[in-house]
Amino acid sequence: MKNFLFILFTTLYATGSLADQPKQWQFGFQDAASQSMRDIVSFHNNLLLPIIIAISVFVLFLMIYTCIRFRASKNPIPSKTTHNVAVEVLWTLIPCLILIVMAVPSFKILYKQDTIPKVDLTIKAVGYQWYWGYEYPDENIIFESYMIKEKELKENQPRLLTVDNEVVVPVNKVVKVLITANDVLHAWALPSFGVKRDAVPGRINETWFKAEKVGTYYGQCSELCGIQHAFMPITVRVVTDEEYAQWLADAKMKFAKEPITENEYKKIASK
Ligand SMILES: [Cu+2]
Repeated sequence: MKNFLFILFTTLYATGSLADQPKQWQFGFQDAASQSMRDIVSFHNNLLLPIIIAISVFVLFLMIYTCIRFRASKNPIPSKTTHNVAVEVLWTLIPCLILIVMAVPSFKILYKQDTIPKVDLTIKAVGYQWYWGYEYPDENIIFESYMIKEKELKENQPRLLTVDNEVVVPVNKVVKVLITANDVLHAWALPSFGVKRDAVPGRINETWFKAEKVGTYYGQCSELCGIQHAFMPITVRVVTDEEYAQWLADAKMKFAKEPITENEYKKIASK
C-alpha cells in the first residue's frame, strides 16, 4: 500500500514538474522558469498544502468520530447543549491564527512581485477580441499574435497554445510588460513565470518577469472576454542574447512601420 501511494504521488508530481505547458492529467503547477514562480510554488507546496491536508484530516476524523460515538443506538438521549464559550473562542481564534500564518509570507511574495527591478526590456501586450497585439516600444516593433488553427499545426506544436508570432525575449533579463486592452477585459497570464495581470481598456497595468531558462512558454487569456476567449493564447520564446539580437533584426524588417535599410539591418544583427 505504501509503495502504491508512493508511486501514485511521484507519478502525478513528476508529470507536473516536467511541464512548461499544460499536460494531460497534469497535477500541480507547471515547471517554474522564474524566481517569482518558484516562490509561489514553494509557498503552495511547503505551507498551504500541509495546512490544507491537516485541516481536512482533522475534520474528517471529527466527522467519523461523531458518527460512530454519537450514533442513535449508542446515544439514545442526545445532549441539548447549545453553547460552549471555550470551544467557540477556540474555533474563532485558531482559524484567525492560521490565516495570519498564511498571510505574512503571501504578502511578502506579492510585494516582491510588485517591485519592478531595473528593467532591461519593455514590451506591451494589448488584448483584442480575440488575439494579442504586442509592441516593443523602444524598438519600433508592433505585431499581432494569432492562434494557429488545429488543422494548420505542425508537429510538436501544442493545440490551442501555438501562435503565428511569438513574443521573443532574452534569457535572464528583466522584462517589464505593460498590459492593456482595446475592447473588453482580458488578462495576460503566463504560469511558468508566475505572471497574471488584467488587461483593462483605458488603463495600463504593469508587471515583470525574468525568465531563467531558454525555451518556449505558453499561457492563455485568463479573463472571460467573449466567445473566443479560449482561442487567444500567449506564447513567449526565451532565447539567448545572440538569438535575440538576430530576432530583433528580423522583426524590425518584418514588423516595423518604417522598413529599415540593409545597412541598419546589418548593424543591429551584429550587436
Ligand atoms: Cu481575452
